[in-house]
Amino acid sequence: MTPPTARPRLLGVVNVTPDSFSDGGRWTDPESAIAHGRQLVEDGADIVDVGGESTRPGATRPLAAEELARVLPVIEALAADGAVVSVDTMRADVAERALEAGASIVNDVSGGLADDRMLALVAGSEATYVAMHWRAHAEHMRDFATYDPEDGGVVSVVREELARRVDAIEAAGVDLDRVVLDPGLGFAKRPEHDWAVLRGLDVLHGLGLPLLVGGSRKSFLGRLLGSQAALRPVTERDPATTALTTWLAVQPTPVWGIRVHDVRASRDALAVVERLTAREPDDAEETTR
Ligand code: PMM
Repeated sequence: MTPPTARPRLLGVVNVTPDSFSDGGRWTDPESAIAHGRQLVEDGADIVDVGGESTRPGATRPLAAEELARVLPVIEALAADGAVVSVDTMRADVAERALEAGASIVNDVSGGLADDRMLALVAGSEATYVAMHWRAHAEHMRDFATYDPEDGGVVSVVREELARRVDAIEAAGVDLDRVVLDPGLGFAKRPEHDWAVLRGLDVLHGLGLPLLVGGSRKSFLGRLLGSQAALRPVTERDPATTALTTWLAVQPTPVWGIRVHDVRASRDALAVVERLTAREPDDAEETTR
């Protein structure tokens, strides 16, 4: 197997929310969120992804003012440290203020569908724009997890729907050089859809843009590892997440970024992959004795 040459970036997650499925409530006050972001950088995050809205299935949306109050102090502090910060938001107003506060990436899980001002805002900025595959807000997204086999199944449909977003993004005047696509694992998708999307990354890469993948601690891992009766708890999905990082780094489709909660474990996994796939002659002749 020939792995891609460039190492994927690691995005470390800081959810400044009371209710995110993976770590909700742990970093709700600015001090603990900032400390957590700093720890992620120390652990090897290339980018810190700061979000103030939970997208867990069934979650209700915070007010924009509430979302802003959650993310801005954290973005300001981490950007002042020199960290590369992305803001995980679907709102143009929040994205705008976050960019002013020092973020350089807008991670929009709705790919511009949730706020019709978002693409114009991004066009007028220099930010990198992550556009994720999305169909509906968290409150309703379970109702949209259907993909018709007659349309080619989930991989073809996600590709088609992302292609339409790329057209809209380009039409809004955003230079595609700074656009990253994300298949949106767990968003209007059932576990079998998530696995199919991962197996079909090459099809999505065919759209010609870099890919970000966010599978960390998600339900498809909980389902894989759980019993008939119950998913593996969210807090016990990190080893599987690290296995996914390892697989993403060795499978042949280039991946621009991987969004994870446990950055240290994924960083270690990437170090092992890098060591084993380095082009230069290795130390086979070195001896440890
Ligand atoms: N998943 C979540 C939130 N933001 N952003 C991108 N680009 N891709 C994702 O898969 C993604 C995201 C939900 O997970 P969390 O509650 O653990 O943050």
